Amino acid sequence: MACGPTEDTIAVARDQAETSPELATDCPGPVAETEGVVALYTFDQDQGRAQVADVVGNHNGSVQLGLAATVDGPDGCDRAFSFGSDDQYIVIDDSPDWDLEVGSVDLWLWLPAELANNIGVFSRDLDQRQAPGHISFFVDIEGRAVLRVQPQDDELENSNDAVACSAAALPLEQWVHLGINFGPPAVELFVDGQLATGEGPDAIIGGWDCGQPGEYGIAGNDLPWVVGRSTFRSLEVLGTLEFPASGGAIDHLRISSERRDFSGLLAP
Ligand SMILES: [Ca+2]
Ligand SMILES: [Ca+2]
Repeated sequence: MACGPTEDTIAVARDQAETSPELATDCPGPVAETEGVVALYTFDQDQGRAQVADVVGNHNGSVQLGLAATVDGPDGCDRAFSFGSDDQYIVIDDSPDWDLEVGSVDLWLWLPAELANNIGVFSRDLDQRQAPGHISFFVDIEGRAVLRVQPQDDELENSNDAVACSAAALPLEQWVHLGINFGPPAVELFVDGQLATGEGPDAIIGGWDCGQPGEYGIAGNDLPWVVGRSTFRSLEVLGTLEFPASGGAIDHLRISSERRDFSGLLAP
């Protein structure tokens, strides 16, 4: 008897690999665009699974602290990933595909009625900048979205990081669309189709301010993504995982190799 997959299972795997991704969706916004998509997590088929599926690039993510739990996403977006009562989070391994000098990340986010702490939406980061392209995206305890992208720099101070923030707190208990562009000409954050123009201190940590300009991409490091935690103060890869996204949910997480026009997007 031969061990391993039978001919049938090999054939099935091959068929699945060759099937073009089913991106047809009523999920509103530029999420329907397929050009330049490196990874897309719809979470529609992930309930009860140990992995969340990248329906475009097969960069599946490993669910931590339990199995994937899904909830209703925005209208038209089917299911969404719940960070759950157990604070589940997702780890997506490093890949050469993440070496993006220019690109975008966009997603739908649901915040709970109260924020007990800052929330780590996603992070590909360490507590230094000896490699370029660290990126972390938070919601601070005041409810403001905070995006930071870092250049390669051995200095300890963060005054040359790119930091984009929402000027106001994000709405709670409703879906909000967040669009991030990185690389030249500028790191940008859009909240429900509006360019975020927050200035001054945020609640994450001292040492950087909202509104610091920069045009950094995310190429040049070998870090995994973490969704639902922050690794920005971790001394080693996945060593320190902060800011659980307790009570929140995420949908249609998409990583692209091109910048996108998120302006004018209306929430469902
Ligand atoms: Ca979905
Ligand atoms: Ca860093």
